Amino acid sequence: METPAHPPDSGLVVVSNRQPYAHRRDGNAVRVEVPAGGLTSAMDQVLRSTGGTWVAWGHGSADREMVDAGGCVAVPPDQPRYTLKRVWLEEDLVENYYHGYANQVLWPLCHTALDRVYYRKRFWSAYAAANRRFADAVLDLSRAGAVWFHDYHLCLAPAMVRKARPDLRLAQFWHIPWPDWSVYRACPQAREVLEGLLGNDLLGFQVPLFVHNFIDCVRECLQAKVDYIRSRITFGGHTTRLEAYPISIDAAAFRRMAEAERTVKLMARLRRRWGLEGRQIGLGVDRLEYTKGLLKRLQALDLLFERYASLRGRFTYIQIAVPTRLKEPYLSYRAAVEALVERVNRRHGRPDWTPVIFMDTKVEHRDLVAYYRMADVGIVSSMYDGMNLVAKEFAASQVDRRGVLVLSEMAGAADELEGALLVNPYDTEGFAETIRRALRMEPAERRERMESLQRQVGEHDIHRWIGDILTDLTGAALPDAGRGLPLSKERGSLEAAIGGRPVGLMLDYDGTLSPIVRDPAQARLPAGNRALLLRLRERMPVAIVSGRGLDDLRGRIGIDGLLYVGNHGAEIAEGDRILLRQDHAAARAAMEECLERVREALLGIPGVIVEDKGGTASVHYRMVRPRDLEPLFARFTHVLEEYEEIFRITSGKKVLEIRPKGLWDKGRAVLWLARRWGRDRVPLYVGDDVTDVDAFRALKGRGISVSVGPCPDADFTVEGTAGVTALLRRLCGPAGSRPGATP
Ligand code: ADQ
Repeated sequence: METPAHPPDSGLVVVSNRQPYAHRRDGNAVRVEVPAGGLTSAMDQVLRSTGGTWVAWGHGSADREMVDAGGCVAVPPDQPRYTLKRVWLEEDLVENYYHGYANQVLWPLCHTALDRVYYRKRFWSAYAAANRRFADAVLDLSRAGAVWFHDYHLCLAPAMVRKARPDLRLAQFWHIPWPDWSVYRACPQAREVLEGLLGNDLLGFQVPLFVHNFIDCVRECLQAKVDYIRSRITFGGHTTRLEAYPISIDAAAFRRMAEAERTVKLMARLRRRWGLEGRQIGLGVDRLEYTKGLLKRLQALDLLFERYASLRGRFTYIQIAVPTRLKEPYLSYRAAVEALVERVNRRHGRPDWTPVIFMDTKVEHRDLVAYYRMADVGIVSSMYDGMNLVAKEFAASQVDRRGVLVLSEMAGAADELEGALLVNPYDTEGFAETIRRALRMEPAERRERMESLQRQVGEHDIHRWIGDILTDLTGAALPDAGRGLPLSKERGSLEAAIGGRPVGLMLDYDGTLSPIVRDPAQARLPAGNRALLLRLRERMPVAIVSGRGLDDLRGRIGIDGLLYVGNHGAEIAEGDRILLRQDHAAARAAMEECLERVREALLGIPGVIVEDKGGTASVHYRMVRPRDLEPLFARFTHVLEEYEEIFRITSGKKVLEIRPKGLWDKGRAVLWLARRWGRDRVPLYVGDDVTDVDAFRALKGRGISVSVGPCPDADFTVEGTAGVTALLRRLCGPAGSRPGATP
């Protein structure tokens, strides 16, 4: 097959320290090496399908021989689909940037292993220099559009790229945990690292806890505008959106490999080779890395065999550990693991049986699935872990559904994977007992738990993860590149959009007609806006659309002849006459009970306001201290988890909304109003909040949307409630103009 010199380029750029393919000299030949690890294979799949460029450090001994003058080579070597652009780093730069700052400062810091943090000044200067090289390599690319950085090696590159090319869309995924502030403040460059990362438009973490931790650190360290509920940080005039995207695996590929005939044969061979016939099998698969908790796992196994002598000879644990970062402290860690394996085997082993089989070797995935499939217990004992893909690989490969997953609650995967037996790896007693429980579990329970795990891993696989991030990345440049046009600058264009047609006006209340105040009970309609509404009412149909309850809303505005839409669209009235009220009686009892529990859970958090609006409810936290937000979210979520069948949670400006499932949102209400007003009238919606986005989206192609403050879903933008007043004045037309006339 002919190899295209320049694979098709989508403009997507992936940047990571590690490259997907390395070329190594082997005598006269050049070998292609594909490094182990979840990140590289996942991203390789992305670029194979989209085309584009991968920028990475060229560390292979034959890497320079294989590239063109620009450092580029087409990959995969056997079927080129995208370009790999290699960055060259001298040995001492690698030593100080990679082995130094990345692996001896950021890695242990983010895994809260503070006593392992070792810092030298030269680490930081090398880290900055290496990041500069990666940034320059991106800036060299003529076709770059969206850039996706990976991980903790590249904290500074995003801000460097943004400075030179503010037009590019930048995202970064942080594969490891983000620690809380009490740990992060130990970072000698706490501020610089955060500033570098805030060069991104989108910053992804594995789980919401890491998003919260990151926001906390920014709040403590930088003068930045922080929005917890929308997960946005504005720093230096640029806004970064933060999201949790739990990474996953190609579940179908693992299942297929596990089902293959060769796997069945390999399982039989392995059983014979290791004397596993008639014995239960435990399995661990890890990089030989201190954060994976191998010592804690071996201690738990030691205790298990000590306490339950009946397991001796009946249960064998296999540890597959691929050596990683062959330097200190890894060499000492490896020695400690090997010594402990030896001790357990000496204490409990017998001539015909070895309790722990230890393999310090890389096993290809197509062989690894045989171990995953035949294991009765898969053990993941991370001290702290971003996600842990082994847990997911084990579940996907368990095609007979006999195995039980024992999973550290410190791994991001524990947030997601329901069906695993969770352990605290520091609690050796509890850990040992959990392994025993797994070994004794009845087949029906094993099957049920494994089915649940497989469902989750199957539904949330790597393709979905990639799709989610790419979708958000391409729409990530939110506020400063906003498509909404400031009305003040584009005066003509609103009139052009209306095009002389009669208008039906819909206005949100809080933050649109009435300025946001700390206590929502104090939100008043300004006299100027009241006068304008009275005039507009004569010229066009006007609806006030709000999340507030209907009575509350009518009481605050008190103008006859307007339409009132309350509870986000669940109730619509014309004056006193109810036009539509969705039946929420069934959910009402549950709502009362739920709110009582929410109030109880939030006791002791000063400033929180729980508002019962009848059909829906709101929890306002505008007056809550930032440091109380995390417990607030945690307790709120804890209560609402039990009601997830009945209620759905949406968030607005410093407010969490509890809404019965199936109730209308503002989008549905707006479409209902538009239909009522007829095709000839152009619906015009003005709103400021996340819940208004439903209305903006509903009106796409059918009407006109105006956002108070930037929002990519709206057609136009106005500044603050003053901007709304100006807009209402324009809609009234010149003073004394004829009622009913088009503005
Ligand atoms: P890692 O710390 O590398 O990644 P992990 O998620 O456990 O951790 O992935 C390890 C990968 O290496 C798996 O695909 C596994 O199959 C493979 N592997 C492990 N031992 C092996 C062996 N002996 N032979 C062959 N392959 C082996 C970082 C974060 C994680 C996060 C990933 C992805 O630390 O928390 O899940 O990135 O974001």
